Amino acid sequence: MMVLLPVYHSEPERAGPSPLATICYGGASGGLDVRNGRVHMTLPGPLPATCEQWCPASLSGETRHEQAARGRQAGLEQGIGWSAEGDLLFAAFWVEDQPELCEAVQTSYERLIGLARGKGFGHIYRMWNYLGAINQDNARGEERYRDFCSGRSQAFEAMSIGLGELPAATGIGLSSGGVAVFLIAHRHVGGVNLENPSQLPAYHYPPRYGRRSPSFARATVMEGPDRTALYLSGTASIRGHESVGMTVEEQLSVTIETINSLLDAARKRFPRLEAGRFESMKLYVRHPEDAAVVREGISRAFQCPLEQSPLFIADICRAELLLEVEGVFLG
Ligand code: 3EB
Repeated sequence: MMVLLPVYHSEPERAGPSPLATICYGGASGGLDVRNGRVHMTLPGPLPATCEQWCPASLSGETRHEQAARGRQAGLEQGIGWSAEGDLLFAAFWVEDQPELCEAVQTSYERLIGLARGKGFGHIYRMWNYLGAINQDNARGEERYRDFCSGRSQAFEAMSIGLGELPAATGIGLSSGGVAVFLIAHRHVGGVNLENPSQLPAYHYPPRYGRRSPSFARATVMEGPDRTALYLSGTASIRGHESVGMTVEEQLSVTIETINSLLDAARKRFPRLEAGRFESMKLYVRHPEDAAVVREGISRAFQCPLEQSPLFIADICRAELLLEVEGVFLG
């Protein structure tokens, strides 16, 4: 059984065995295209860019060769870029900036989920959401993140995806521009959704955080015959539904505790995770001056290989949050 895992490089073409997608974080503007059987996405941000490549990895004895023998397919349909190999799908959209996001996000989200289902990859196990000016208000005086959450929530509802079936996700700001969303999905195997005992499920946040709650699970677990992959959602300094800590040190320590509480719960259900580690992490930090503290704190707490834990300067989806961390834990 195969899943997609990220590999990070500072140059886009230094890929290993052909990835399904290359995402470059850094550039003047956003964009999406599909070339040579691969999705290419650029997200606006500071240079030099960090490149993320989505590569098939085995959770069983099956080799990449057997998987690849099933052939690569890719295309760009109705603004959705996609590529598929064997049981794996990567799919993405980029929408240019709009004065209001709700409708455009709902339409694109429905197309994205519809495409995954239509190609036979109904099991979406992880999603990422990046939006420009995430903490700014739109013309109606609603924060753009909340406007985005409404469109996303309406799309999941329209596609009959229940609250307990939502994939793990990340929601983070971009230095400018519109909305970038991508997902990874499997043809046969669904992820097991986990919640965090120290946090209220995000899809049950009270209305003070927006007219529709954020649609995501705290983690999804893909269990193979020999290995288990846990996809940790973006995790920040939130207990229950409340942001905790004024300083970056306080928020860092609560974020580490929160990740450990999720991992503890996951290990009770998936004993193989007791012996695992994070094989990749993405660190998001609001203020450049906090980068070193966060990098050191996270690397001390989790021992993820440095070359597999890039740090991005980005706004977080609540104005008071100073950092957020996501990752893939392999056991
Ligand atoms: C939180 O826990 C922090 O909107 O997709 C984390 C992960 C957060 C995903 C999303 C938002 C999202 O609410 C923010």
